[in-house]
Amino acid sequence: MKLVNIGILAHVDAGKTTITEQILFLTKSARSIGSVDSGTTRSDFLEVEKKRGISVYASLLPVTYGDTTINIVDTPDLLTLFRRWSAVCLLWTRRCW
Ligand SMILES: Nc1nc2c(ncn2[C@@H]2O[C@H](COP(=O)(O)OP(=O)(O)OP(=O)(O)O)[C@@H](O)[C@H]2O)c(=O)[nH]1
Ligand SMILES: [Mg+2]
Repeated sequence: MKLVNIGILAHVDAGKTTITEQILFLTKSARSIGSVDSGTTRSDFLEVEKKRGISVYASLLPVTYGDTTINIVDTPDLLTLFRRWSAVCLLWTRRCW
């Protein structure tokens, strides 16, 4: 069995969560396509995410396609991701770029 890790990264509201739902459906890992606008996606399951229609945290969604397991990581917008990475980096190393 093969393992592939895919991170979906783009700016805010680019459609990352929407395309993640399409991948889940097309690989038959989900029976229906969730919608950001109706708060029914697998990625945005927190109340704040459903209410605001934005991803706050990264979500890991494993799908199986043939003999390949694909780990999809649906990320929040790049600025949030960068801010969070900078905070973690600062805490761990006490310095960052
Ligand atoms: N017209 C159109 N709207 C889209 C498309 N993809 C996503 N949207 C809409 O764009 C908005 C944002 O979509 P998301 O999938 O939440 O985008 P995102 O990149 O995950 O957003 P964040 O996680 O908040 O950064 C929603 O209202 C979607 O319905 C598309 O291909 N066409
Ligand atoms: Mg999103």
